[in-house]
Amino acid sequence: MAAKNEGRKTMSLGDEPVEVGDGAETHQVAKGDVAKLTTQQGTVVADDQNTLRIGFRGPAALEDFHFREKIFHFDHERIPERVVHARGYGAHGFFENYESLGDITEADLFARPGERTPTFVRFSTVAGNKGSSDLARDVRGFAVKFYTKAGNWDLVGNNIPVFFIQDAIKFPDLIHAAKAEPDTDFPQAQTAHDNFWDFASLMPESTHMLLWIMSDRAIPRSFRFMEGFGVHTFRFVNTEGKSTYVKFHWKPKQGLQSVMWNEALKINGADPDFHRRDLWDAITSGAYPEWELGVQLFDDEFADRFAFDVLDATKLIPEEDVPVRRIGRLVLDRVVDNFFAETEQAAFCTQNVVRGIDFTNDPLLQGRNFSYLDTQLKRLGSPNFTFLPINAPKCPFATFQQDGHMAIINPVTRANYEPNSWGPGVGGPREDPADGYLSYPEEGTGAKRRTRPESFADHYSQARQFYLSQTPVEKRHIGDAFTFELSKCRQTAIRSRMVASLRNVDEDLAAYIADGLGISVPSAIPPARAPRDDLKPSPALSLLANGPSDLAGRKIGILVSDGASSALVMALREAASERKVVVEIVSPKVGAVTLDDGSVIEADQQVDGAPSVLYDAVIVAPSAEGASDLARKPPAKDFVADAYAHAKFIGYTAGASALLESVGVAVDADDGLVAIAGPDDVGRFFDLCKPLRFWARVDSFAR
Ligand code: HDE
Repeated sequence: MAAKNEGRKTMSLGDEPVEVGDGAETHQVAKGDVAKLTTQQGTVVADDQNTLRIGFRGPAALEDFHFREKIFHFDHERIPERVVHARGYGAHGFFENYESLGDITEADLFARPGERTPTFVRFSTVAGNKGSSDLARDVRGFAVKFYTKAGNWDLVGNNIPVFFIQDAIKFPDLIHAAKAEPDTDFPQAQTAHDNFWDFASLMPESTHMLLWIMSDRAIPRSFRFMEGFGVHTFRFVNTEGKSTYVKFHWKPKQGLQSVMWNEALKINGADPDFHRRDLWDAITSGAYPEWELGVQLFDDEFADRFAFDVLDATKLIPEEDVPVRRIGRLVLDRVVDNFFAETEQAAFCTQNVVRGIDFTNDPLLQGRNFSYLDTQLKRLGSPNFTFLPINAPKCPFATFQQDGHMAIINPVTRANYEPNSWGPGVGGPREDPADGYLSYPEEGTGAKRRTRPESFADHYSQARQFYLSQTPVEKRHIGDAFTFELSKCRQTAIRSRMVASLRNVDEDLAAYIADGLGISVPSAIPPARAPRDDLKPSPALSLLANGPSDLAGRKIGILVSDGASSALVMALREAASERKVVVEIVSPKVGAVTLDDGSVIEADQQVDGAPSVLYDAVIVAPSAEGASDLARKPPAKDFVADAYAHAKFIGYTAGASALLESVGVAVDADDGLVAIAGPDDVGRFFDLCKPLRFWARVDSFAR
């Protein structure tokens, strides 16, 4: 009996073929093959258009197994969406190590320079439902699954380095308050409502995070231009058992960039899938987005002298205090084959760590380690979700767990328990004290109680430091965002309470918001601990100070009409392709446009469907006659007016003046308006618009 299974591997879903039980072998038709349509049982289907009926107009027959199977499966297509981070988009790639970190961590993926580890990344918003729009003002999830040779490591982070709360027990309250209100079930995907600000204004510990989500970080230009953060302090542990604290950072090679709030509102209408489309287009066109993985490493000595508790997830460690060491790069180079199978079924779990990486006592992280596994069972319906290809390790794995719904990969060993006396192979896997996961042996003592340590009590100092680290434009955007969101609260007491709290951050900010809301500045809420005013501004916290420096992968919209200059359009296309910039021709009609030399080109977009918010910069290049005609059309006028209001660079030809004048844009208003007399000016335009926004313009819009 024992001999039957001798020498067989237990189970594995890695790249290397391994033997598994016969039940796992399938003959599904491969991608690209021409297949006959069959039922799930493999019977070829002859007619997929008509149900089986009695007579031409008669009732349907119950025996129509193809119909019943098809509808039955359809009825069960949905799984519960994620309770938070429901809307997301994923892609595959790899992580490549720059150097060996062997002296700091035993983690196998960091052991060898140049080694590549396959990864899957899912970006997301937090509050909105699965079908909500991409440009909601919200935190973005940045979850990375590393399929290392020593097991899966999930770094489930956000694009903001701090969080709203200090203790996981408040997470359901936070999310209930942020999501739609319980009676109306609106608003969708926004915090601009009473319940969120009621909760936020009663939770001083949220203040630092509030500053971040009211900043432009919460409306990124796309996933490609966001930073990512592991948020918590983790541990690296080396072969000697020495622990080093680590905070993880993702730095986009594309630079940081966000959109303006008015632009976000319009993008949501014009293209609710703007972020996912951007990622898909970038990867499928070969412009693979890249991030560098950075680590802030520090020891107990630093932790003890740092002004805040390193276990408090509402605090960050300024990069100026502990520099970010870049240790490798993440490249996303493959879109999914199937959204549901990969992105929707991806199950990230903070407790997925590998030897050499360990947790700290951050109370938020400890709570997450329970929540993520639990939530996957609810969503994916079976403890066997770990066998789904997107979740399974790519290294050998062997457990004694068995059975359950959808048991896809099954043990074929004789023993399903341990200890057992069956011999090698037959008796199944064995524990390995030498190579197995080792928890860092941190000492722990103390009375059992529900308390918050005194070291978590300062809620305002870093909020102020963040605010003071912003450029004037960014500061104004923060003030405007608070004003907008609070203006949507119908309870005026909530507005005042929030402003009263913000007085502890910055008096000018509080006064600016009070003025915008038309209220007098309320008395400050006395803070639990007086905020510090000696923290130096940290330039790393500003988006604009870390903006993009290159146009590659950007999109420029060229508005033309019949009679537009053919030489110019050709020169623009050529210059764009040299710089890896995508150009789209926008015209009154999406079909043919006849240029001044009689040549006919196809437009990419009709102006009604392609507002300038979809582009990083625009060129207005119709013929003079075309411009007069467009000057009567609201979508064309909006195209120019929005590009101007959103501080974009606008290239224009002499013929365009009627259209520009129709929306009150004077061609010499500022240096962000660039005259393009002919093909020779094209290069100059591309060079000028590298910073992508002409921020000086927005000063004239300030209140
Ligand atoms: Fe999450 N979070 N979270 N979170 N989180 C989930 O897990 C939770 C927190 C983050 O693309 C859920 O699979 C608790 C911080 C991302 O699939 C759930 C607490 C950070 C994603 C959950 C937090 C995150 C999630 C819902 C407070 C940044 C999406 C669905 C202690 C460091 C992952 C799911 C993906 C998803 C719980 C706080 C990031 C319910 C209890 C802090 C990126 O398990």
